[in-house]
Amino acid sequence: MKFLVLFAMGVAVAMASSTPPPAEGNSCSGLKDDRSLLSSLLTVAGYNDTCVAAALDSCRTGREDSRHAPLVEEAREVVQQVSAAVNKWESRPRHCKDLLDSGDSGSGLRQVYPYPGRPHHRVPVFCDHTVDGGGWTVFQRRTSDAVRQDFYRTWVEYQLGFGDLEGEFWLGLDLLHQLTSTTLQQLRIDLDDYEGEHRWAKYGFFHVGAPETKFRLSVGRYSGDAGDGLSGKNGNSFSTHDADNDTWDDNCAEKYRGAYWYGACHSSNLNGYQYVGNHTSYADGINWKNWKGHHYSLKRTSMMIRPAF
Ligand SMILES: [Ca+2]
Repeated sequence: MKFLVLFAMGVAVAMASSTPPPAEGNSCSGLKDDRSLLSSLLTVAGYNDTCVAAALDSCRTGREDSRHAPLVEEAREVVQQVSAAVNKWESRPRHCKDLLDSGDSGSGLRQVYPYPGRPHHRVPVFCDHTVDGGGWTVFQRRTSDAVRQDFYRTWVEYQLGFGDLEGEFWLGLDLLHQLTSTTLQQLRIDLDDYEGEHRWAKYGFFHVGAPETKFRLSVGRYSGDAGDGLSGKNGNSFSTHDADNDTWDDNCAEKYRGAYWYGACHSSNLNGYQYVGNHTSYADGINWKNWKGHHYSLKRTSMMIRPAF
């Protein structure tokens, strides 16, 4: 496609350089309809708007000049192809909400294109359209299924993501930053215990910063019935056992066997060790303090995002 754009520009530049000398009092009707096309191409090619307008005005010849017609037609076709391709890329789903808006339903694996400027970069995600209106892109899930993932992982693994999108997984901080950076995002967290109870927490604002900030968390506007286990982490960078970015003298991720936006240290630890319910150790399970305390590891968790508007 880059070739086509360059070709179109080349055609435009060639036409401009071969423009016949001006003749007073007449108009070059053969090119008249193509002025906007030429103008656009030359402007894209880096020419100044005013200079382009002056150059096109200077091409008044007073005679029908059909020499350029094939070139103009060819350039027009290339531009139309470029335009169609761009429209096709722009209509591709960026996230699960785009899929919902285009008629998707249910839940499961989907393909999205979350990177502006990288239209071919396709990413598999898990979409949930069954909860709270749908359109959710899931970025973390713990389950009690037979196949469990190890969540006590390194910085690089949390940055790139790991696990099974249909089972337990962490989508990755790089992608999470991308997905939360284009528009204002909501965050929804769903929690299940081993006694069959369910709670949820929702945040009206959720953003994960760039790698340079160590994926700093911005979160707020809590609602739900699980209690607010995340607003206290607002402004914290992400930490793993091999990358201590917390505000504690010791290493929260190592001490509490997880990876999270620790401060000193946590009121929730959803990437902690998968004990089954009650555990005697302190705060190193899949904990949500405001609901079950620091000695109860949850059965299921999911964290997912959706554009707020
Ligand atoms: Ca520390």
